[in-house]
Amino acid sequence: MSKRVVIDPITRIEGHLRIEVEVDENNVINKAWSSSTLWRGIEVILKGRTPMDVGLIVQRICGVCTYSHYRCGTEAVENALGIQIPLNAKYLRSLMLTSLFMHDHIVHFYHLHGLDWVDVVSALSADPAKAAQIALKYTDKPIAAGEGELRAVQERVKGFVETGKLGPFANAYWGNGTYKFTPEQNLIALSHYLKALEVQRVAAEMLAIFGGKSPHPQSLVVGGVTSVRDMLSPARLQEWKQKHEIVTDFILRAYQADIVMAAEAFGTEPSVLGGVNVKNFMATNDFVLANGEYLFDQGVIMNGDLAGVSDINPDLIAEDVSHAWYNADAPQHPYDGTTIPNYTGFVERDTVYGKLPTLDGDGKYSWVKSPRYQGEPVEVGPLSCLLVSYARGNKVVVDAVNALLARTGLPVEALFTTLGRTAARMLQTVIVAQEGLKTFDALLTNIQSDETTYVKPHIDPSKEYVGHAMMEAPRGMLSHWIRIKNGVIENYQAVVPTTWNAGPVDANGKIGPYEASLIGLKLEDPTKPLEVIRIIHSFDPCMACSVHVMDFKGQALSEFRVSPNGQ
Ligand code: NFE
Ligand code: MG
Repeated sequence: MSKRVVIDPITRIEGHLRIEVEVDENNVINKAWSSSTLWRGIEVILKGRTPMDVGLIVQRICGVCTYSHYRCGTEAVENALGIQIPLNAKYLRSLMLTSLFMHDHIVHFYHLHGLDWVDVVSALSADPAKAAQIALKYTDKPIAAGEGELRAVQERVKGFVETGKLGPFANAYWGNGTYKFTPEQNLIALSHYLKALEVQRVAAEMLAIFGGKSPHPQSLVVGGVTSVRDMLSPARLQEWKQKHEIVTDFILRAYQADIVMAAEAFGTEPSVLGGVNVKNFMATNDFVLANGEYLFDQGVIMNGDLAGVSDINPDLIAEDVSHAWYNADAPQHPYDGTTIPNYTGFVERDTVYGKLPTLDGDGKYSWVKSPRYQGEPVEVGPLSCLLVSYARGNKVVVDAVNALLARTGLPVEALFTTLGRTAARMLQTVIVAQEGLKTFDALLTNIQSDETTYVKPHIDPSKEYVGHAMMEAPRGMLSHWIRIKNGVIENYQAVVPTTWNAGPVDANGKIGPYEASLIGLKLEDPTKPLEVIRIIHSFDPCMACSVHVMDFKGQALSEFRVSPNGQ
């Protein structure tokens, strides 16, 4: 007899995600449903507004990757208007992206995903002296992993436990059999969890140096950037570089070391050795290097065929809503995409927790749309980014991937797993941090002979414009699509990384990466589904991004008329 397991909310993510699975008598998952239960609607709000405001509005899609939407929206407008921004602006935008990735990936691994791998209760019984020795196995220069520091961490967390104020460590499935670190390894990772709280602040400050603030930076405008004084100030430049050094140091001595440790400890744990069941991957080129080249390559891999990597054809992207709470007759290309809500509710049924309202898998069941490439579901994210660049023979990526496989002794197939997805994010962070300095040096060279940061845009209200931009956000390929008419936005669609990964089944019965990743997974205890949470967290869900708005009741609060060129 199959049983339904409901997990809602999936915590330690941005936004509202519900996962339901059906397990058979052996507790193996045979069906899965992924749903976002909060509707937003920024794509609707944008209509009729000036394209000059796109960046500032769309970055409110999210509280995490705010800069991604800011840049992508701004660049979609620039693409529509046919604007080429100055080289300095490209470099500064790229350095802001470097800062964002370093911040976002550290926060994800330690604070959002870490406790899926690290059993905090087990860490309390570790021997700190022994743990300090073990830390040396994963890096020559451990950070926050000396005996004294580990003992202090243990005392601090014991203090939480004794007072009953567990804070972020409450309500977990401690003791689950799929936690594989020894008490000493758990203690090392727990120490890095706490250290990462300090380091992520430094990374956020990096973004604020050229972005004005973080989150929601302010220094991008259609036509370029406004961070001119920062770019020309040796003190500000030096400050960015110093912070970059601090964060990179942590990435190499903690994040990288912890993933090597996880590869060893979890290398034979079945629940993390599957989880990549949609074998289509897409990524775009991003991070501008000195010679105008990109750090990562663009491309699409279908059916796991790395030899057959092809260029992305933007015409082949469409969003299906047959099982999402919207109305549309057929899959729509984003230039002509609509966002018409049609909420159909839940269905009551028996679950492992008793009778509950549950997702209607046969009908509509999510506010996330289902993007498709040539009709096929596709995974996006750090794993896809590295696979595409690897398939293209990108030397930096090939060397980094091969070095990690050699270091961990894992075969290349290990990449196509939950563990591989988590390791790919670390490797992408290392590459971005190390290679980002090339962009920094290129900026320094360029400003010696060229201080331009902006070209003035012009919109002719009698003309129609259409444009899009694609970029790599921390969770994967992001694209924004705009039509401009009468000087204002006629249509706007954002096709977001989490939308690609978390969308519901499509009209042809094809399931997306989240749902596919769970099929065949065996749960130790269906009432404590840690294995599901770990796999879903490995994608780094952001439901705020995938659905886009604040509570939207459809009432016009006031009316604004906008003249695009300020006349
Ligand atoms: Ni809200 Fe996002 C990223 C974008 S969504 S975090 O990265 O774009 O998946
Ligand atoms: Mg959208």
